[in-house]
Amino acid sequence: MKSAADLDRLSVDTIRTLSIDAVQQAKSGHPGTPMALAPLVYTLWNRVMRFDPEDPIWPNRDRFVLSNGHASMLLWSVLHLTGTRAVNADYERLGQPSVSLDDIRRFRQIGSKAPGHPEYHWVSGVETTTGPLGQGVAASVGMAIARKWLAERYNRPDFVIFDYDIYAVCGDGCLMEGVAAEAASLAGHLGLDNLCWVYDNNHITIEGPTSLAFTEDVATRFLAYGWNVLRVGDANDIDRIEQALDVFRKTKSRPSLIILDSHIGYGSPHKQDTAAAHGEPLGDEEVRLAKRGYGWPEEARFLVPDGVREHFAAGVGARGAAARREWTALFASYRSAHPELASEIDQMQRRELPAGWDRDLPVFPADAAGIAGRDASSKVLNVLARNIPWLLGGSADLGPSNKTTLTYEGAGSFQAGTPGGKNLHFGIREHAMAAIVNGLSLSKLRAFGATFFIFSDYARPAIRLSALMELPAIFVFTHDAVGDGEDGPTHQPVEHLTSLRAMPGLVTLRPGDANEVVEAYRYVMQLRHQPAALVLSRQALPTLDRRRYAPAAGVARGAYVLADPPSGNLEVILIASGSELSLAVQAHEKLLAESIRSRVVSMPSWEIFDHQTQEYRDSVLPPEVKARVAVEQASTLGWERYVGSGGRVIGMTTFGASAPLKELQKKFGFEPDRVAATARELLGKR
Ligand SMILES: Cc1ncc(C[n+]2csc(CCOP(=O)(O)OP(=O)(O)O)c2C)c(N)n1
Ligand SMILES: [Mg+2]
Repeated sequence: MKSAADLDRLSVDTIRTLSIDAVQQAKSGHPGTPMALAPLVYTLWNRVMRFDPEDPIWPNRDRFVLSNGHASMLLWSVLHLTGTRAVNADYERLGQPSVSLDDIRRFRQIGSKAPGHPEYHWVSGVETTTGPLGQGVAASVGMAIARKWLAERYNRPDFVIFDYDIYAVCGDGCLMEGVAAEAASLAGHLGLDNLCWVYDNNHITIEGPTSLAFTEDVATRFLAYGWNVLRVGDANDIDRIEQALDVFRKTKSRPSLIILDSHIGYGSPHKQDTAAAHGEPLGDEEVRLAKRGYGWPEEARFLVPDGVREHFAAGVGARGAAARREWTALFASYRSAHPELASEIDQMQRRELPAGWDRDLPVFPADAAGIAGRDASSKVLNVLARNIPWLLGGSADLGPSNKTTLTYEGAGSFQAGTPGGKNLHFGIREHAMAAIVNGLSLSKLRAFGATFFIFSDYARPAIRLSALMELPAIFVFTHDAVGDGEDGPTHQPVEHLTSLRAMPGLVTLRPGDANEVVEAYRYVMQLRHQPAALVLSRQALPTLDRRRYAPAAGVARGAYVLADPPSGNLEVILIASGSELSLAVQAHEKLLAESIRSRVVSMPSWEIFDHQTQEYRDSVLPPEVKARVAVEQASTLGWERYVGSGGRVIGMTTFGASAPLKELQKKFGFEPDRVAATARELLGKR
């Protein structure tokens, strides 16, 4: 019979040796941190977390985020040893393991469920994709906000439906990154006591000791943020780790940071405590020595000793199953007592929309003076947020400019004392905002974050992860182009549309009038597995007369024919998005007056259009019509694919300038006459 202490030790060393062997086999990876943090991950999973390996998407499970994603073998080991089951994209529980021993043998190889870094959507049991340092901890703040919000909305006396905790493990790299600082500051402000970060304080990063570049007092910094800071001086002391986690769970009104002093490459006689243990295989001889040190069979590979799987089954397995059983029974009686709330939870979990989600969406009458994209957005967002209880979000301190504030009665502000509020105040923290939106989306809320389009750059790494994770996150970007006017080139986006369009999976939409804004939101809300960026104008745009021009519903196809000549063959096609749409319409009217047969194509979204059938795309852009002019207040890069080699692009090839909008339009050529002249030129009708 093995003692409990033996089994603890054996389990920890199994995580260590699986990690070592996988990296060695792959000839690539990061062995040192799993060797050091195996006791932490073991303690957290087997002694503390409420997680049922049979159902890794059970809504009230504790969340585990491995923010130092390079230590992914920790996660693959523990998902394997707990026997966590796979779930498919339809949220169905499959019988097979999430990560098999074979996957671990094939660590970092194509098709393996043990890839280089944790990937949500690829491996069941991964709560968020990590690897870009700082993203995991920042997203964990979104998860903690989501949990508070869910508890406030759905818990009732006798019905604690949501009370899970969020644990995130991070290293020096994560804590050096600005995004983590932004997120930690906000978490402290919000008093997120359901959030625990464990900091792997090993004093090592890739280039060597942290004394090279990171000598601040992390504990004092987090105390200043308003966190509770704990220290565990020995990463191998699982009882002390358990105690610290216990203190976290008893701590109210503050998030907790546990500083864990560890030794990277623990047990490797020549590499422990050195950067050499970080990111390369130990080497055969060093592997043998480390295993000898652990009292492990030196030649064994990928060994899971008898009793280890059973030990996890008796720990996290039994605790998680019991917790889920109790919750399921509780939820069944909740369903009887609060059927509407229960069905909201069901819908949310499946990323569905409630019935009537689009009722009362505005229809804007034709109006030459028009309305700004951001103002139309404000009206739409307020209707949607009322219809969809779990739609929430906010801005990075630009609510009054982005017009994203939810102003209806009862919308409320999310603060420590009012966790049911739907207006989030991210502060001037665009990067953390986007990561937090990811965390909210991962928690199945429908979340938006807003800022000026120019500052999408500050959020881009997290937007990229939302695309990679296939999350239906919503990014609202206003002040979309040089229309920003007097603020000048620092505030005028140029290359941003092109760069977002280059991001796989992200839907970018730049609607051309108020009704296109409505249709853009209608499209975005129905996305379940794709993020979207709404790029909206600051200035008023004419609301087109839809009795005269085609309905805005065409937005759902990415591009559509807005206006055609009354008769005859097409001569030229004008393509535009956003604020340039009405410009194209004016040019079109001028050309018609000269009997030039032009068509206007409104193209708010390349990505959506590119996914239409060839037949539809050819009907919008007939291949035989080669004379084409695209006009967009943005980098011209990429428009060739729609205008062809014979076409012209009126766009930006320089930065903007500080001046009133009218003058900028003149300076950069965004005027109907210029568009019409370009069309004439293409047709040889100068
Ligand atoms: C944003 C970002 N920058 C750089 C990297 C490359 N990188 C991966 S791990 C690492 C060092 C991390 O040091 P630490 O967090 O202390 O990890 P440890 O070696 O202690 O596990 C770096 C620079 C990255 N993954 N993400
Ligand atoms: Mg480190």
